[in-house]
Amino acid sequence: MNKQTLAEFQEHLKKSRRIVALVGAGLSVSSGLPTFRGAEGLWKNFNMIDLATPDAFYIDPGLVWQFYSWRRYSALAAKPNRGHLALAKLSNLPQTNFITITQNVDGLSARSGHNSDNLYEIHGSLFTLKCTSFMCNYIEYNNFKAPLTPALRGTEHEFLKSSLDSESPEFSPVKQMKDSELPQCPVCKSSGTQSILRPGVVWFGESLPMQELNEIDDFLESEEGPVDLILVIGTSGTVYPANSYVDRVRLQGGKVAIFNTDIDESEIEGKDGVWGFKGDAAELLPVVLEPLIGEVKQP
Ligand code: BJW
Repeated sequence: MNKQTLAEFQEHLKKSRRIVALVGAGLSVSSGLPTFRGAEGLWKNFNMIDLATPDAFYIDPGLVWQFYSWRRYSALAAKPNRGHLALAKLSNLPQTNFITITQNVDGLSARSGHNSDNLYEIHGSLFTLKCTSFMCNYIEYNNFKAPLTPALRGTEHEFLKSSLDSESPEFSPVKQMKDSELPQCPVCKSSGTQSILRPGVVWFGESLPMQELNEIDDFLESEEGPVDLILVIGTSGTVYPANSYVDRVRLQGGKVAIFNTDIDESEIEGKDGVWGFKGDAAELLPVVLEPLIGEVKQP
C-alpha cells in the first residue's frame, strides 16, 4: 500500500463527518463468493439474460430457482470477512454519520453486525421471497431455509460440485421442474389459487426499492451538509443506479476512495480527490479505517 496515499486518505477520513460506502461483489470474494464480471465471475459461464431477468423467470422459473437455490446455499455457507466487520464497526460509531449502500444480495453485511438503520441492500436479498402474482403483495424477509422445497434438494450441491472444477462457476441446470415443485405463496394457496414465490432480488430492468432509494437521497441531500467521502468497495461500477452515487458525492465536493483488486495506476496516486487502494477489500478496509474503528479481529 502506498504510504503517502494512506496518510492523505486517513487525514481526510479523520475529518470526515458524513461518509458513504458503496459496496459490490468484490467485498465478499474472500468469504468465498464469486463476483459477476471478470474471468472468475458468474457471468463468465452463466448467461445473465437467462438467469437474472424477469423474462428468464417467466420462461423457466425452475431453472432460475435452481440458480438462486445454489446462491442461497453458498451465501449461507459463507462467513462475513474482516472487510464486512470493518464497515460494521464504522456503522456503529456514534460520532460518524455513515451509510452503506450494498449491491450485494448475500446478506453478509447484515450478518457482520452492521447497524441495520444505515444499511441499504439496494439489489434486495437472496433471503427475501416475494409472490409473483400481481394480485398479491406477500413478501417474506430473512427466510434462511435450505432447500426451500423438496424438489430443490440437492441442486445446490450439483452447482457447488461443478464450481469446484473451474475458476468460474459453471452452469449446468440439474433438472426440469414443474411450478408445483417450486416455493409456493402461502397467502395465494390459502385463497385457493396457486402462485409461486420468486427471489427478492432486483433483476435487470426492474425498479430498485423506492423507500431505500428515497432514504439514500435524503442522506445525500441532507441539511447536515455534503458527504465528505465515498468508499467504493469491490464494484465494477457498471450497474445503474448504484454507479451514479459516486458522481453525486463528487459533485458535492466529496472525495472518493476505491478499494479494488483491479485498479488503474493513475487512481492509486490520489489525484483529483480520488485515492486508490489496490488489493483485497477484506484486507484493506481494516487497515485504512483503523484510525476511526480501531482493531478488527479475525472473524
Ligand atoms: C475485488 C476483489 C477483492 C474482485 N477485493 N475488489 C441498457 C439496456 C438495459 C438496461 C440498461 C441499459 N443501460 C442501463 C441500464 C440499466 C441497468 C444497467 O445498469 N445495466 C448495465 C449493466 C448497462 N440497470 C438496471 O436495470 C437496474 N434497474 C434500473 O435501472 O431500473 C430503473 C430505475 C432505477 C431507479 C429507480 C427506479 C427505476 C437494476 C439493476 C439490477 C442489477 N442486478 C444484479 C443481479 C442481482 C441479483 C443476483 O445477484 O443474481 O446485481 S446484476 C449484478 O451486477 C448484481 C450486482 O449487484 C451488480 C453489480 O455488480 P458488482 O457488485 O459491481 O460486481 P462485478 O462483478 O461487476 O464487479 C466486481 C468488482 O470487484 C470488480 O471490479 C473486481 O475487480 C473487484 N474485485 N475481487 C476488492 N477481493
